[in-house]
Amino acid sequence: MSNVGPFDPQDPDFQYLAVDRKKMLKEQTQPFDGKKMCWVPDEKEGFVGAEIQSSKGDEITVKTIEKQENRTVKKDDIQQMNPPKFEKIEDMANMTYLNEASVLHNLRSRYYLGMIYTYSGLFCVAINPYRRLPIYTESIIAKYRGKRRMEMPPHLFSIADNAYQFMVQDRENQSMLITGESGAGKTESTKKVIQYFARVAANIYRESQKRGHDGGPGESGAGKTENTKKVIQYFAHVAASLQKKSGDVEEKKDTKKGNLEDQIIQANPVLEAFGNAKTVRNNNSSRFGKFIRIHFGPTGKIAGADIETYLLEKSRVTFQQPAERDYHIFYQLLSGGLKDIKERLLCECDPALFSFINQGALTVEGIDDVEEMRITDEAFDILGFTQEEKNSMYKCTGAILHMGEMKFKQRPREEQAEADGTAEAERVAFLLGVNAGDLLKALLKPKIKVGTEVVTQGRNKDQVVYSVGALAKSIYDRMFKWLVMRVNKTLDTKAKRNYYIGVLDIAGFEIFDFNSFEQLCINYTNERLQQFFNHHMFILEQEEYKKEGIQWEFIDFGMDLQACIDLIEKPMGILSILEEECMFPKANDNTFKEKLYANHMGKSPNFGKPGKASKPGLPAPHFELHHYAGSVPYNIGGWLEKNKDPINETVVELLSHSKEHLVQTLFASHDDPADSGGHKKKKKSASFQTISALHRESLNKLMKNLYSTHPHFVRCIIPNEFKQPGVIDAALVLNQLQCNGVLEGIRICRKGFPSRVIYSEFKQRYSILAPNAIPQGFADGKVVTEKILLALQLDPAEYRLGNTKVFFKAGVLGMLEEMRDERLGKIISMFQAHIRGYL
Ligand code: AD9
Ligand code: MG
Repeated sequence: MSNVGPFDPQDPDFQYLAVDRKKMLKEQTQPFDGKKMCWVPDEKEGFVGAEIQSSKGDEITVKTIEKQENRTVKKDDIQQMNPPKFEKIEDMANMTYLNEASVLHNLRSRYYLGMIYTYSGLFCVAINPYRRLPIYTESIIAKYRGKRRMEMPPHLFSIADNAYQFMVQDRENQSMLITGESGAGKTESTKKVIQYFARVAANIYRESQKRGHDGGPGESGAGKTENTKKVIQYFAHVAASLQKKSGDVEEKKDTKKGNLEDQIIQANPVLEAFGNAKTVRNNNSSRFGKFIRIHFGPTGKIAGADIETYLLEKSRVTFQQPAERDYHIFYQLLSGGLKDIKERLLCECDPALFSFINQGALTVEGIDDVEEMRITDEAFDILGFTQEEKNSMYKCTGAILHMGEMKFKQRPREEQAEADGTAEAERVAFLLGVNAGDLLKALLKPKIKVGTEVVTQGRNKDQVVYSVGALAKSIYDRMFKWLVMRVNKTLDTKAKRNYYIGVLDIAGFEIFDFNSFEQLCINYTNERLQQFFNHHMFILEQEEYKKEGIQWEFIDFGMDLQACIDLIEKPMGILSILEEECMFPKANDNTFKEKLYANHMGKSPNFGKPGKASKPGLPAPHFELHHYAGSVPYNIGGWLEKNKDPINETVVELLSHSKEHLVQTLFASHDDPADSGGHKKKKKSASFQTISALHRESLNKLMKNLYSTHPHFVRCIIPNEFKQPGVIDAALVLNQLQCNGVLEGIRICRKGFPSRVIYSEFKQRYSILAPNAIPQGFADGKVVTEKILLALQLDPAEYRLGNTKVFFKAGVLGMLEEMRDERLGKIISMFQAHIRGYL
């Protein structure tokens, strides 16, 4: 890689982004014997470098480089090592040997130097640094602006900026898919990306003026492309159109409400207050997925945004593991940071007093709930929420706290529960805007429809306690959805929208010791997303091969995942069977399991019998799914209940007539003809749809959106489980590379011809391998390349000759490099002998 480029490697801004080339040069010229050097598996380090000593049948004896230990390993367990010139390479797709040991080594050695971003073909891999690195400054933003990916060291900003450039040039929607495990850094990355867009779009006017006479980036070497010209034209156009009406470049601000860019950024604190919580893995874990679309107008300025959310973890509202917390907002409100909050919520400001939220931790290291409350409240203001709207949300949240304190009792030998004191019910009812007596009655003796008649039904204590919990969760979930809808209303400016960039922040593949319905939903989502990636890669490969005139039949890599996806989503698939069982009054976990087995055991290759529970004390799994990322044992206990998510309809009816406007809205029935003036078509009420059906619907919508975009893939990686900077847990990282598709991407790569060299370069570098085969005088690069390859008697299956480049199977280029080194070595020793003879 050359030093000449649009960035100065000596610039201190790049200290954590690009390698120090002087140091690298030393490393890259270390002696290296490609035939002997390899990676061998190591329990602690994942893989360690070693030198082959001898081989006997399938076994190989090696000496490890660092510890100089002798080890015997199986031939198949050895992975080839890349020559030193690939050390700390920025795009791992360019490595000669694409294998997991080399990927781990490269990521690890970059990470130790603070370089958290590395490309792997279409992926940008980001490893959580767990420390604040000075790589997101204004100055760095400015340096990445308008540059092509290849021209700059790997950075999230490069991906973001490229998405923006592609949008403008190709007039196409873009998406950035950010996935990873909990704590891997998805949300931090999402925030950085959105801040980048807000900054870039706001600066566009200034920039366009500056660049009006500028050459633009990429003058040296690679040559300016059509695209760069288009960007310049575009900036000139923006400048012209903005000059005409420069009066309205800056939006008018009222006192509290922010401008659009601020509002987009401030949507995050409110979503995080209501949707994030402390978990064991992450002190600020998002318990929902989101897709934020930023719409741009005809001049490239931000024209609006919208947010779609997925699968908020409702169970957390009433239940937390030790060391975890409920949603931040509860503790923020009880921090006393807001004026009169005690009076408004009718309670003491102490989270320890509330059983819904005091089961785990009450405070979080590094989070100041008073300060966070101020930030949330201010963000609401910037987003244009009225005082009344804010109050209503706080009151609903308070009502949930009090619901956890409602007590019930049941006399011996009686089936009917009754209230054990009404003070809490009165507080709940007051905050929810309903009558306390009505609320208790609805909870204790709900009405149900039997045929055409409405009758009251008795409830025992357990049932009432359960329905209070379900109600609390439902209120919270509806409030969260309303919040998103309300934020969207603010972000919808009605300005003209041309194209969007969508940023997806969603949990990656999950394989836990115990996997339930939630894991199936998220793993199903990830199967679809991986299929999308594979398909996209297939399309790009096809295009490149077609452009180069190469004959090669690819099978759509996306199809690799189809069987598993079908097994989950098709009629008579797992979700369909589950949904069918949910409609069946007599169904239970057992009947569900029997149906699953009857339809899939021994019939679907991706469906299997599970082993035992992975840890003693955990319930045994019921079936196993073979996902692309690995086999996952699932336990189906409680799925029917979880999926039906039943709620006391009598309480719903009561709340739909609440005096509180927000509560009324949250529970307004969609199929009430009076609601729609009797004209609109009856819409299926959300309460009749199962969680899985709703999720599938929103996932289909997301996928449809994504398929209409040019995607960019970011894969976040958690380096260790202790939130420690600079520490790599090799097994943990390797597992993620497997689950997040980076290794899958490499597998696909290897199906084709991943190494590509343009003819002139090939001719220059490898002519030495077959000097006699080269024609005298001028010869075209392609002709020379073909002659060299023929002279070397390389298997024609190992390469293809394209219009401008030669394509190789993985590993071939490494072999040629070794031959070249050998040849050079010989020439040098001949030369040295000659000199000696001469002397
Ligand atoms: V979860 O699925 O929502 O539980 P995320 O979103 O993947 O998870 P998050 O972005 O919240 O993880 O990152 C976890 C923590 O890692 C953050 O709170 C930061 O303390 C830390 N982090 C992540 N990325 C960066 C970064 N680029 N720079 C500094 C970071 N710290
Ligand atoms: Mg997150």
